[in-house]
Amino acid sequence: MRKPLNNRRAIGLVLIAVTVLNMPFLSQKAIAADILSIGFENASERQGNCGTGGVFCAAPYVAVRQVGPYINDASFCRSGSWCSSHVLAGGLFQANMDHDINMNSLPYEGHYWHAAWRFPSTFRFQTGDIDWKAMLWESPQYRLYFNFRNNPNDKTRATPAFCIRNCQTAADWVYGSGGERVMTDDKWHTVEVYTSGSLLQMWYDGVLEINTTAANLTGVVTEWKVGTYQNGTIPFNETFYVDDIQVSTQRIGGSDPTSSPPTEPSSLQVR
Ligand SMILES: [Ca+2]
Repeated sequence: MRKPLNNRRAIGLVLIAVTVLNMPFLSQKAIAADILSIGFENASERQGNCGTGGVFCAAPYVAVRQVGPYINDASFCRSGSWCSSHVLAGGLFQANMDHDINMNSLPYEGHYWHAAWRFPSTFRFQTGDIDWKAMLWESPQYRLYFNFRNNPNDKTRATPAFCIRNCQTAADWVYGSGGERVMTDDKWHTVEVYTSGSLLQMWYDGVLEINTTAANLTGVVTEWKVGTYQNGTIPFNETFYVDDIQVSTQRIGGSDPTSSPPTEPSSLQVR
C-alpha cells in the first residue's frame, strides 16, 4: 500500500523538481559567453564591437564577400530579435562569407566556440567541393576547420566533420557520431566546440558527437571565421542564417532544434 507523502518527502520532491528545471541542459537558447558574444542584437554587435573589455573584435569582422542584410524578426532568429543572413549569389565560385573575428591571439586551450546556423528548405550546398567550411581557426602555425561535409549526390545533406591536425589526409578528419543528416530543415542548429591541446569535443544541438584526444590544438588563434568558406560554386541564389556566435571559458549549451525532456536521475532518493 502506497504511503501518503509526509511533509519532508513533499519538500524533497519540490526541491528535486526545482533543481531539474534549473539545469542548464534544459535551456533552449545559448547562455552568456564570457569572452565573445555576437547575437546581432544591437548596432554595436552588428558593426563588430562584440568582445568584452574592448579586447576582441576591434577589427571589422565582416566577410570577404557580402554578409547580410541583418534580420530583425524575433519569431525567426534564434536569440533576441536579430540574426545575420548570408546571401549567396548563384554561379559564384569561392564564395567566402564569414564573420571574420580578430581573436587577438586567444589560446586554443580551454575555450568553447559556439554558433548557430539555419538552412531553409530551398538551400543546397555548392557544387564541385563537398567541404563547406563553417568555422575556421587561423593561427600562425596552421588553420583548422569545422565543416559541414556534404553529400555529393544530395546537396541537402551533410556530416559535421572536424579537421583535427593539418587537414592533408583522411586521418586528419573526425566525424560527428550522428553521421550524415538533412541540413535544410529550416530550423536552428547549434555547434559548440571545445579546444584544449589534444582534446577536441564537438556538441551538435547540445549532443556530444566528437570527443577525441587525438587533436593538435595548441598555440593561439589569431582569427576565427564563422559562416561559410568554400571552394565550390553556388548552384543558384540562396540564403542561410547565423546567430549566437560566442566564445567562452565555460560550456555555452543550447539544444536546438528541440529541447529534450531530461532523463530522471536514477540515483536520487527521497529520504
Ligand atoms: Ca540574435
